[in-house]
Amino acid sequence: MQRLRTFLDHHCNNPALVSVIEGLMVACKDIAYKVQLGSLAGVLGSAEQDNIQGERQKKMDVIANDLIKYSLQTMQPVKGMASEEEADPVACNPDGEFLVLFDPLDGSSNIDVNVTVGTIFSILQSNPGDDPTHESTYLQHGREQIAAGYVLYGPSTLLVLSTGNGTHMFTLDPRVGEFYLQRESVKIPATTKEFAINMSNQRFWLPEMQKYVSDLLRGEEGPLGKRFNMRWIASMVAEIHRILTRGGIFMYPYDSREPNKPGKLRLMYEGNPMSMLVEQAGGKASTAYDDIMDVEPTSIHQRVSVVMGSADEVDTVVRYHAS
Ligand code: P6P
Repeated sequence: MQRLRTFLDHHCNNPALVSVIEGLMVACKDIAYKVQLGSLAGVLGSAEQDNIQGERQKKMDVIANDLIKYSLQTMQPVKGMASEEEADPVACNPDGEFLVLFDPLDGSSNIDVNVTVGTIFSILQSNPGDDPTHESTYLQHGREQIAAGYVLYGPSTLLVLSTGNGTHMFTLDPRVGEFYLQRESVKIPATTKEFAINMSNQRFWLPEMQKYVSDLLRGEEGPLGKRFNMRWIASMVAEIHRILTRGGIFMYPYDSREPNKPGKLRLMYEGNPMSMLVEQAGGKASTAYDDIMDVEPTSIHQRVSVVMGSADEVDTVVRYHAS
């Protein structure tokens, strides 16, 4: 079995980037350990405070954020970081070259009911003279990412990573603390019979999304001509992992509950990194109108509408929204 470091040395001719990815994994292995211990480590329950998003934080949100933040601040190549859990970007090392954006614990509403959660990260190149404490430094299009990945804290702890040459999966062996290559260059099937969306929001969607999902539910009798299955885990990182593993389409579209926001999910540290992984695996990632990685970034915590997964199914959703 190939260790992560061996794989990266062959696939990523950027030793500084390799060191940042390995440093991130040190923090994620600690997160995995604490998530596995759960109540025994006293990490469950609410932190009794809200984050910049106005969301009530779980204790593990804060713990995961601090573990990653402290790890990044010890890495010479990291110039700055931006976190879902931090209002503003944080400077790390002035002579660093990378910017790391992350959601420390995606799906954390599941942590108290023992359902899969994960860490999502996006790595950008900073330019000399960029101010790592200023938001504009991080506002780069998704296609400028030099690496993206997530660590899934489920029955197994997995790393799914792309540095621009395919999407690859690694499994953590907790006995030795090493990630081993599980699948190289994964490919998402172009077609699917499985969709993921929170159906309770149906009345708030645009008519075009209501029509598409209605046609999904009509199965063989409808215009899509086949029966679909549905999944909803309320943990994007788990949904996207399922899609990378067996295909499917994940949607968190615009809804009228917050009419001034394009969607619930965040562009810079959820939409963009997941879009890179999906596109590198042959899938597509759209707002239902445009590729997510072409969306103009205007703020670190900006939201985005998300439709991603099997390429032909994403094309169908875009077609419904073009008509
Ligand atoms: P809802 C988790 O809070 C998250 O950001 C994503 O991981 C997940 O897909 C979505 O929100 C779930 O949202 O509205 O179904 O609880």
